[in-house]
Amino acid sequence: MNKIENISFENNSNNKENVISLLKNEKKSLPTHYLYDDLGSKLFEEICNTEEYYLTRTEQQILNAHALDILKEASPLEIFEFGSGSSKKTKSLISKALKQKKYITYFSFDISTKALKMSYDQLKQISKNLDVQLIQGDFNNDICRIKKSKRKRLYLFLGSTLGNFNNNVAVNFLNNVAKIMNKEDSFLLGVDKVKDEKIINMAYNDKKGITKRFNKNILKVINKEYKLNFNENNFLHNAKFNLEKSQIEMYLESTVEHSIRLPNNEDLNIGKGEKILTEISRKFSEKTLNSLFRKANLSIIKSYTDKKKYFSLYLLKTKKYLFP
Ligand code: AVJ
Repeated sequence: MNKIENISFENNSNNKENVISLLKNEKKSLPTHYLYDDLGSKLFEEICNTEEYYLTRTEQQILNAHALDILKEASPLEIFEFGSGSSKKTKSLISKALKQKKYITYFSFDISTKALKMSYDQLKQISKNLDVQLIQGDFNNDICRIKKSKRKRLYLFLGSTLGNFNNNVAVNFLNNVAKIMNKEDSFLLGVDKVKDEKIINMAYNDKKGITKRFNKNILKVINKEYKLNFNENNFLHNAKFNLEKSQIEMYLESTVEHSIRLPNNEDLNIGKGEKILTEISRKFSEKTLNSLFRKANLSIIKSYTDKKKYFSLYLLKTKKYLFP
């Protein structure tokens, strides 16, 4: 097993206060990354296999159909994936890259150690010419500590994970990638597009209730991390497309008035029908994307989509060398 490099800061103590203050706000929320502990990451993999969740399937089709073209454009010696999860999606891209170049280094960057291990297991048999490097960290806090490449690199940020970030955070993230990119590096970004809201709503309300379990799991994580006593039976899964903001908003909605005990022994009241926001998942228009890329100093080299235009892949380069 390859060593997992941990580039994240030691747990800073401000953090604890932050979560409590998010819960005390008039509009309650929890930091989305708590959805992705080991169990959460596993449940997310299960969501990807549900009938309703078109994103993963569609992205995989686009990636398979255009892998050779993407590799021709990017010609990477290194592939660096943000939020790689189990790396299932990237496996065939990596195999194809190994046909183009003899040695490839693949960097798997994720918040979950379990996901990193799954990624390693997924990839270790591919070839002895593939070097797999595992890096544990958080996209927004730790990205500035990623070392620039010495060899031509292709960055990947797939699965529309960008959709979890509000506009400022998204610009910031994309710009941080642009900053670590060299002139010859490329960046492949996968994003979910605006479409009929019924289809979007169904994707976040699967019949088997896996998304519900995924959402409720955040309470177990928070209970453990902050010694709280949330009872998941007091909440229901509520995920709905907000047309105005063009985003899915996933909430835990309290079905009864109740209270939870805070670490300072204060009781926090939660009203019946009160909602805690756990995740947003933005659905992008061309217009929004163009504005994001412009602000982040990235330019589109090529884009790929499926027949129904449900999902898109953008191949990007940094503009900073054109207009330094
Ligand atoms: C992993 C953030 C891309 O937003 O579609 C799936 C997470 N949440 N179902 C998404 C998710 C509920 C997913 N991302």
